[in-house]
Amino acid sequence: MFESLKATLRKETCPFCFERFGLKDAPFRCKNKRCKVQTRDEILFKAWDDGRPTGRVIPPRWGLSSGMACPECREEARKRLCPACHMDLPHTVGKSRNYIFALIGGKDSGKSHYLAVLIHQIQNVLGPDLNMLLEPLNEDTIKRYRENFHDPVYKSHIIIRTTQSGFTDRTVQVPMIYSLTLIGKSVRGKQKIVAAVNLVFFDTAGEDLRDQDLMATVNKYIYCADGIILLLDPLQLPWVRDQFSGHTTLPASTDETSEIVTRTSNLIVAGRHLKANVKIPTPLAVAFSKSDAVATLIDTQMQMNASPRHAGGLDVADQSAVSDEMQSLLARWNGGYLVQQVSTRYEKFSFFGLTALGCNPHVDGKIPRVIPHRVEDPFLWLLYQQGLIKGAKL
Ligand SMILES: Nc1nc2c(ncn2[C@@H]2O[C@H](COP(=O)(O)OP(=O)(O)OP(=O)(O)O)[C@@H](O)[C@H]2O)c(=O)[nH]1
Ligand SMILES: [Mg+2]
Ligand SMILES: [Zn+2]
Ligand SMILES: [Zn+2]
Repeated sequence: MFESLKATLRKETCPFCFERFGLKDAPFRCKNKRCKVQTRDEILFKAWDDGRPTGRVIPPRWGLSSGMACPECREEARKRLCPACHMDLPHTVGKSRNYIFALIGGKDSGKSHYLAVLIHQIQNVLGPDLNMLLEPLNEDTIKRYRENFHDPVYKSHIIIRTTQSGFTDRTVQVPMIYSLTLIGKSVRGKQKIVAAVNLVFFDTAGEDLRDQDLMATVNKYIYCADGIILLLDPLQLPWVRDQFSGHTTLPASTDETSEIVTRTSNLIVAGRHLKANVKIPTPLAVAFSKSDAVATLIDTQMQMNASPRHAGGLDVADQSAVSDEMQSLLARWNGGYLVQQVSTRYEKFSFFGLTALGCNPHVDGKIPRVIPHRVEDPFLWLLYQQGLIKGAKL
């Protein structure tokens, strides 16, 4: 079978190493378990520290691009590899565009728990409500989401361990990749697929955002990102801490968030060769995580305590009301500098308030229950910024 010439000539971006390549240059890997040639792939080893024996790499031949016969076992190899790093490319390569979403924030700001709950909520609540289907695109994503995110929170009910530095553990640098299928109605009222894209999620280790050079080495994806979610633990703000001191166990105090914004901005400006007088075009969602922990400081009448109505899209009016509220809360809580940093440097930004768990885990790490609130808001806002969903019809 010949692939269309257009797809063959188009440039793709590897969702793992971000090198750009033409599909015609992407080799194949024999995946036949009975094939005798199973050796270490030196390119994969060098790029990803993965020295496990794997199937033979078969160079592509111009024109014959949907599969190549393995010279060893004669089976047709269809799995395509990134020419630069030899990672398996998603099977949708050449068909669906990749949207890269980066999740950043200081250590313990709640990134990993947020991701665990976000994926679960999209699949189980938001998907059916908004007619969208989120499916893992490869075995690695299925396994990692289950073992590192889903099972601790939803099965064992214990907190997720601190994310290891991508510098020491290369697997942290490998994103989880999902396909997102958006369904709409045709003129005749029949269901039809309106968009099918790949979503690439990176959960960063807070530790890797503490140094500009380390960030540039292990967090390259940040400047390639199509959207960034920055989590901010309100309990890190000194003013908020003062309100609770003596009443509750507080996480270690840091002043990291503003520094992370500075480093992130610098990385994007350098990586994208932006001029100093140009605002950063990457949409930035700044979200207070763990809103449950500061519930007593938030007026019950506030919009962020209401439930948005994402009927068929983003509840835009609700979003802008919440964003305004969060900015004034930040100003009141002596976090005005962050608002100024974000609004000065970013073209598209919005503020959010959410909780993934809805409660404080016990001191022994047990999570008593999971009652998320508004975890989907930043995600939907990013999809909206990319034109993938519309505003809700209210
Ligand atoms: N109250 C409350 N606590 C939370 C919530 N989410 C996470 N936490 C707490 O915050 C701690 C840190 O959360 P993580 O998700 O591991 O933070 P992280 O940003 O991934 O941290 P690093 O991996 O070190 O960068 C958890 O162990 C929980 O105790 C939440 O929604 N509410
Ligand atoms: Mg983490
Ligand atoms: Zn690659
Ligand atoms: Zn073979």
